[in-house]
Amino acid sequence: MSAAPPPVKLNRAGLALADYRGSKTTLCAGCGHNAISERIIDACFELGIPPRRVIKLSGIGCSSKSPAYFLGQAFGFNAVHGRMPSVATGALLANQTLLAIAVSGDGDTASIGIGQYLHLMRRNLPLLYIVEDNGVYGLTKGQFSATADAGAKLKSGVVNEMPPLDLCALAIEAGATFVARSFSGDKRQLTQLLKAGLSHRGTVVLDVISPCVTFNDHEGSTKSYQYVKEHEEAVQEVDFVPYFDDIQAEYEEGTATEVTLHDGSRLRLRKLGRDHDPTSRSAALALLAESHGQAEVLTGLFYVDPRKPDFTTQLNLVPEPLATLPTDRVRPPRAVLDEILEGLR
Ligand SMILES: Cc1ncc(C[n+]2csc(CCOP(=O)(O)OP(=O)(O)O)c2C)c(N)n1
Ligand code: SF4
Ligand SMILES: [Mg+2]
Repeated sequence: MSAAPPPVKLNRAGLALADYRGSKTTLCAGCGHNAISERIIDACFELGIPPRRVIKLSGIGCSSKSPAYFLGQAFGFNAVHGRMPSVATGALLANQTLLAIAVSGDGDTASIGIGQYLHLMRRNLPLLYIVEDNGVYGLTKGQFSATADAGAKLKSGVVNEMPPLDLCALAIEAGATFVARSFSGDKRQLTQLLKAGLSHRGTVVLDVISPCVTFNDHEGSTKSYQYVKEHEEAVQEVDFVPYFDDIQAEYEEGTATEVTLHDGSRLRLRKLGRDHDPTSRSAALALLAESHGQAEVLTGLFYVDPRKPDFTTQLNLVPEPLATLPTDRVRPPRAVLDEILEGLR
């Protein structure tokens, strides 16, 4: 008689890991974007997020195809190139109870979508915005994007002469309230940052270096697996303790900082080489400015502000989602419209 299969582990929502999966990936084997989808699945499972509370948003690119590969039961909208922030803003104003996970690429965000990106940061719309950053337009055969480093080489030998845009520095400058960088190959750090980002109420930017194995994983690339492994410099070790979990981790005094997020979850940051205060905007911008032009890929949490009100709070929206209110509560009665029109005469 064969042994009974081990029981399926369920999370606090009573769901199994399989409930967080999506369709089978159609991306290249080894693409960093696939690893990020796996980490999103892990983070949502571990936090016990009901998939039907989630809306997945993306633009155009290999990265923007990724939402099909996780949380198959969630809502989703694949917007046009670089215009996902507008769709996300509309969706969250119609229903602010949704948990928004946005996935974009460096081309979708830093090239065609840079204007929409900056205005999204400015509003502090509550969403997790993941940039799957490979320095190229993977979907259209690997041209340099605006995050490619100066001096980086294409396989064909073409050298990028332009300086890169730093999406983290721009996000902090424009008003985002949780800004971090990670690497698709850094399972632990990425999962912790995803869990923390999903618990923050405001705009979260996670710029994840995600190598394109087909067009940008060779010698001369600064976004290849080998280059990032050799040059990754984590600012701190990140530990996330959700509000429902009270496990105490021991830290030596003077080596760690703790940040409490909106929902009571805590972020514990153990200092590594650098002394960085992630609650200081100026310190975060200075840290990123110092790293420019250095042969290092700085990762970790650069900036967090759990106090700034998010966009839906700033707008003082009614607690019920506008999308679910009946017509008689959202359409002003005839007498009110007549009064408005009279006032305009
Ligand atoms: C308006 C418009 N312009 C150009 C394109 C062609 N296009 C498709 S994807 C893409 C870039 C995608 O790059 P990125 O966002 O970095 O995604 P990746 O494929 O690298 O993950 C471009 C330029 C398009 N689809 N629509
Ligand atoms: S072309 Fe590059 S970015 Fe696109 S799926 Fe393949 S490895 Fe990933
Ligand atoms: Mg790209």
